[in-house]
Amino acid sequence: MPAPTVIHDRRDGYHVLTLNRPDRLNAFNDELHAALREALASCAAEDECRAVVLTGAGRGFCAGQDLSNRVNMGDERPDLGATLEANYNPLVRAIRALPKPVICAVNGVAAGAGANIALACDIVIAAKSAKFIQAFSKIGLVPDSGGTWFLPRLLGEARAKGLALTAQPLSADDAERWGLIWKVVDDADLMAEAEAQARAFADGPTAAYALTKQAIHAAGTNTLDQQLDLERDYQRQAGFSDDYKEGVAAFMEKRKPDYRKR
Ligand code: T3D
Repeated sequence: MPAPTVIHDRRDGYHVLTLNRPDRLNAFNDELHAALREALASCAAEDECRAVVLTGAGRGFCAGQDLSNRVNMGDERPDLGATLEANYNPLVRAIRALPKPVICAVNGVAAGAGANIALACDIVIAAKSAKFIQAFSKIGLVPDSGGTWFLPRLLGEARAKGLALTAQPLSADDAERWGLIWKVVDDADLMAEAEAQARAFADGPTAAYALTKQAIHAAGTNTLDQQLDLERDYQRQAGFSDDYKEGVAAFMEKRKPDYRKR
C-alpha cells in the first residue's frame, strides 16, 4: 500500500497532521490536497480534537505546488486560477475557519504556498533551521494562499514587497524578530514545544478560542465601532457558557479549571 500523503495521529485532546511527501519536500499534489482537506474536516468535526498541529515529514515543511505536475504540458497552459479555487483557497479557508487552535510546527523550508499555508495557522512555531520563501516570483507567479493578505498585515508593505518581489529566504530567527511567526525553537525541541502548546490548548476553553480567532480575523476589515459590537456579541456568548462558569469558579477556589468535561 502506498504511504499516506497525510499522516493523521489522534492524541489525547489534539491531532497531529504530518504532510508526508518528504522526497518532494512535501510539495502539494491533488492527492495531498484531498487528504489534508479530509483530515482538517475530521479535526473540525471530532469533539475530542481540541487543537491541531500541522507539520511536515523529513527535512522540509512544504515546498508549495508540486512543479513536476506543471512541466511537459506542450502548448497546453494550466488554469492556475482553477487550481487555487479547487485546492489552495479551500485549504486556507478551512484552517482559518477551524473552530480550534491550529499550530504550525515548521520543521524546515516553507516555500511558495507552503509558506503561506503556515501563515494561515493560528500559532506558528519554527525550527531554527527553517526558512520562509515567497518563491512565486522565481517562476513567474504571484504569491497565493493568502500571501498578499497575510504578509502586509503581519509585516507592513515594505517587508511584504521585499519578500514577495525578491523571493529571498527569510530565516526562522528573522521571521520571529519581524513578527511573522510566534516563536523559533531549537530543531530538536520543535515537536515537543508544538505538542506541549497543543496539550495546553486541549485543556483550555475551546469555544472561547474559536470566538477569539474569529474576532481577530474580523478585525482585518471591521471599523473600531464594528469590532466593539462584535466583542459585545462574542463576550455575551462566552459569558453564557459553562466554560466561563467553570473558569471563574476555579479561580475563586484556587484550582485548575477543568474545561474538558464540558
Ligand atoms: O500550480 C498551481 O496550482 C498554482 C499554485 C502555486 C502555488 C505554489 O506554491 S507556486 C511555488 C512552487 N514552489 C516553488 O517554486 C519552490 C520550488 N522549490 C525550491 O525552490 C527548492 O526546492 C527549496 C528552496 C524549497 C528547497 O531547496 P533545497 O536545495 O533545500 O532542496 P532541493 O534539492 O531543491 O529539493 C529537494 C527535492 O525536492 C528535489 O528533488 P530531487 O532532485 O531530490 O529528486 C526537488 O526537485 C524536490 N522539490 C522541491 N520543491 C519541489 C520539488 N519537486 C516538485 N515541486 C516542488 N515545488
